[in-house]
Amino acid sequence: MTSAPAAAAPTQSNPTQSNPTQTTPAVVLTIAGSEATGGAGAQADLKTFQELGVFGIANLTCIVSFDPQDNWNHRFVPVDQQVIAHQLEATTAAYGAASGAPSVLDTVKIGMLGSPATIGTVAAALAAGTFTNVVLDPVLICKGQEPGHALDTDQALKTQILPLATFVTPNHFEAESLSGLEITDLDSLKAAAIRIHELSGAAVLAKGGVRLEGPDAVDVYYDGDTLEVLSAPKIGEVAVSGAGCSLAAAVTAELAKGASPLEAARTAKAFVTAGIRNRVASGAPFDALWQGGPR
Ligand code: PXL
Repeated sequence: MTSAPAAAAPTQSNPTQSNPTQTTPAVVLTIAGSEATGGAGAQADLKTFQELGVFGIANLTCIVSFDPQDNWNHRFVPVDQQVIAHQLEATTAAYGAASGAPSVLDTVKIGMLGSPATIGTVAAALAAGTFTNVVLDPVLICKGQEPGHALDTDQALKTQILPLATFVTPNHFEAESLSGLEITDLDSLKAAAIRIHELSGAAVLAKGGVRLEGPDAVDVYYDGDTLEVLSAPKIGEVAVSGAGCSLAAAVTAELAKGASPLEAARTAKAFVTAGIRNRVASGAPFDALWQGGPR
């Protein structure tokens, strides 16, 4: 008769078990779309998380494939609502407040949602969750999306997700849309940041980027108390793919590690500036930010 192999003695070290002397990384979630060429979206978020030393999780909302036959417009396919809900359920069960995991997931980044239905699904999960930090990159329009559809999405984002955000990172266009103000210079960018804070209660990092004239890429941080202008010399005059996603993802990682919102904004700006300096050129008409640049 063959006996079953003896169970490992309790003293025996198990290489698959975590090392108790190692610090457990903070766990962060991005709820975002896939951008197939790897420049933007969930791919940029995960690369940023890894570089900044947090354990990244991506729950996908949609798949975007640029169309090289049609001016690189976005071909957008939503993920089925049930599948989005299942991803959120699995993630929350594994790392949420009731999971018993050593690092509780309390920090989430929201990227491209892309449809009113997805916004409803994600808003319900956020409302049911116990997230301390909700970083919203308010991706309002996707190049090539049907305008009527995009308007519905913008409206749903403003009414259902913006009020749940604790930190929001609008670009020039998104800041105009969220604030209702025209942004032509630093003063109007500041006014928009203040307005978006009043509307949402969130810390705001409004990005002028390459859209405002002048030698510097200027962003405005405002949290109700502190207004700070974050400035770095422009690197070229063309926006780089993944800059917005990586900025919000870097804010997310830093908040999860315990940084204040202002510290997180400063670190994220420096991270993105280095990533743009080390960008990756492709056959597409835009370069991609390289998160590994600072290494
Ligand atoms: O950079 C905005 C953005 C966010 N998320 C996805 C994208 C893009 C832009 O291409 O495709 C999935």
